[in-house]
Amino acid sequence: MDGTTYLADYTPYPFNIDKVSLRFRLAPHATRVQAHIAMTPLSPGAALRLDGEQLRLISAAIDGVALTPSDYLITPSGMTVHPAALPEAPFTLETEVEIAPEGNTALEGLYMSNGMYCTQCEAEGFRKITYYPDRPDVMAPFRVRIEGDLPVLLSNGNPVASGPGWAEWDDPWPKPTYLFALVAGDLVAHSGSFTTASGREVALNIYVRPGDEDHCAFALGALQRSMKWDEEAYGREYDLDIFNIVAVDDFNMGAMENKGLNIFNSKLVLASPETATDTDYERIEAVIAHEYFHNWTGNRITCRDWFQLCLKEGLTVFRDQSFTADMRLGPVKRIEDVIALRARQFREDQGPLAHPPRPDHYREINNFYTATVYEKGAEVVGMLRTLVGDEGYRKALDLYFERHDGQACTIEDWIKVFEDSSGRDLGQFKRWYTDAGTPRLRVTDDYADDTYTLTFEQQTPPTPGQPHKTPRHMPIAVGLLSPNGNEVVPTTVLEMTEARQSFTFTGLSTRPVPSILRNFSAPAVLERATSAAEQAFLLAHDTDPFNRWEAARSLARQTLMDMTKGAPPAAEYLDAIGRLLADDTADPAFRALILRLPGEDEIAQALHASGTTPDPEAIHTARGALMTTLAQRHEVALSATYESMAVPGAYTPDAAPAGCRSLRLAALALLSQIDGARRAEALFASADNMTESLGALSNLITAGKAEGALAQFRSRWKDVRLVMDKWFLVQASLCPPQTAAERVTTLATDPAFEWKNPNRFRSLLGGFSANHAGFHRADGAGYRFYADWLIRLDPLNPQTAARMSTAFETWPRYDKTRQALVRTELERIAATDGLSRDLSEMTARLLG
Ligand code: 0A1
Ligand code: ZN
Repeated sequence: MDGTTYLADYTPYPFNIDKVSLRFRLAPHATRVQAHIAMTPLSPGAALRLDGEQLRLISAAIDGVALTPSDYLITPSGMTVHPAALPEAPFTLETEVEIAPEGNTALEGLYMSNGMYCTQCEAEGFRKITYYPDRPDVMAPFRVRIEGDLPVLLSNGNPVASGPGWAEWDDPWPKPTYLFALVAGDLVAHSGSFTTASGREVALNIYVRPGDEDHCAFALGALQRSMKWDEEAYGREYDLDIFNIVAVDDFNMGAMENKGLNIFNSKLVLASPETATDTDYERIEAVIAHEYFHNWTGNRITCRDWFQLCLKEGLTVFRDQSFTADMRLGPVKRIEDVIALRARQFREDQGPLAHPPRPDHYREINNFYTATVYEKGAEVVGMLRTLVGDEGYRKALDLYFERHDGQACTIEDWIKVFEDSSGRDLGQFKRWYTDAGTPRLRVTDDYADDTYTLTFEQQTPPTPGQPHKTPRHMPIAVGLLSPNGNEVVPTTVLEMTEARQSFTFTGLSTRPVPSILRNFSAPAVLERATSAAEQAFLLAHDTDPFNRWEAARSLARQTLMDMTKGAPPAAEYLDAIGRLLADDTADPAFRALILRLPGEDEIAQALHASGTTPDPEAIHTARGALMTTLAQRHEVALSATYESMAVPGAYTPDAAPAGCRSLRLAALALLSQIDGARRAEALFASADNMTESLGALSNLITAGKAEGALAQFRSRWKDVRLVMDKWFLVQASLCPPQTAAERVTTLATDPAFEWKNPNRFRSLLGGFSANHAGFHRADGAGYRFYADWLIRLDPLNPQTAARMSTAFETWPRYDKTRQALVRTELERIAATDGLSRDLSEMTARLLG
């Protein structure tokens, strides 16, 4: 495809950058950027190619001598200085450009958010700031001078000098441009400090807009916990005198790990009990940790090129998941991560956007910040740890840091570190990085003469560009239980490398019940014909918490799938839920996870995988019916649970009370099906925290009794942006599907729908696409509404428009009529004049 970048085409940059000095003179419509770049030619005769977009060149000189127009060529994508104009020895290139941050609605490069200047340079935003080799393998130390009439002027590294209207920063650690950051604004800091293991004192600041400073304490604590954890778990200390975090309201993603100056979407920093839910708190802690952990996995060791993105992202997600598991309840965190993996990554892998964790070509790299690169990338790291063991993993990571500190690396470097430290051959394992698709693992078993045999067959369905797959090296953790519920074989990791492979267990006097893929040891879909009775047995007796939950989940999923075809709810499932409700020994957060039914999209995914075309209305109806049945059947126990899980005293976001609230709200969701939403009304009136307030409101919406509550909520929170996002989100995602398209159409005309703000846009549109039966309404009104808004957003913010287009990735699952309706919308988007590269790549891939 035209404009495609290929992994196979990689070549090193022919110049070394020794030092960069930048001077910014800030002005909303005409910011001047002067760059002094000291460089050394590495390959005589090479032209000097610099990236640059939307820049107005004012001047260019080499070693103080102005270049003439015949010395260089400027195109819309950059500047090339002819070899004849270049010295053979080290030289300094000086340029000055003018840029306009105020008009930058794409939120890439230098832009403005509520009067504050900020930057987003990953992946290729620096080229909108000045002419430079904007690629991750070119690393250099930066010095930055900022001039501007604003009280706070920040950049990477350590502060070196400042005065009224100016500040200078120096970052001694060589870095690629994607980690560059600058912030200038009327900001206030919530400050603290951290003393590293070797006694270095680090100043910590969280910068926010005046008025928000009392919503930062939790984020600061999360940062301190992250810094300590990385020292203990990975032996990694922080390496500058200061660590700054800035919260901005307009941000395309969650947050960004710029060296020493992380920039965050304000929703991942600001929290108070009244405005943030338990889930928000958990997410804030995880993302603060994620960005902090990048300081070593991403910044000190970075990526050679953007194909290696999962080198930093998969590993850093794996690290933040381990951190949260240690801070909270490990098994509960693992289950939450697998729920998210299946909902986003398995879904991606099943459709037209499937790609390997390390793709080999792209048109727009921003389209590859995906669940596959991040979450599946983390699963692959987890499998490596399972294969080499905890000690082997630590040894491998120590070698990784020792061998590659200061370098820009590849997946090959990463695998080599594991091979060299463990002595194992991981050649076949590498396919997890290069192949797309979720393997299906079919299991059969056999028992004779005290010997139990498990036979596995693996097969990965074709994905775009990869019709044939070869077997993967898969760690399969299994345990065996005797029929009386005792574990007779504890967790054992089987290593599967063939397409079909058997493993035997001897000395078993009765046929055991297998517990397979414990802790979800490989991201595969397990296919095994089991009875509901056996699932119920595992739910009661398995020693592996993940597989206990998994047993309940498959029971629920199968029951719902059967119900869409007219079957009644499975008695085994209803009984198992009753036993679980009575089991006070199980952790509340764990019980809450079991009580929550699979979402409608998960049921659609499962139906599709089993060869049935999903019917969104039937799924919605079945799910509601199962909730009602559960509530009727277990009303007394649910009601007792609802009462007993009320948390006394002042709100804290800690895992234990959050688990109680989660179970309480899971019980409420069922009870609201049969109590006329009476309890939800009472809770909405009395709640003193956002978790319960929003939980109650959600149930009122589902019950169709929310109009008063919505108005009240709105008038209380109209000035708090992050809470108003929730107001849009719950309505769009939970309102009755039959009229959801009309509801969101009306909401889009609400004066509070500031659609240019990515959070607000995602709340309404993302909420609506999560309203499964509403989005997939048979007349196509949902698809039309959604496509209209993508077309409208694209010229302003292509990155967010392209990301949101993934709502369409499941279209091949549905019936021919819906497929045709989606196709019409995708073709309409694709035919739009001036469509961005981001969205046109996405529509082309979606259309297949
Ligand atoms: N590296 C960040 C995520 C990020 C990626 C791209 C962005 O803009 C295109 C912004 C942020 C992380 O992993 O948190
Ligand atoms: Zn990251």
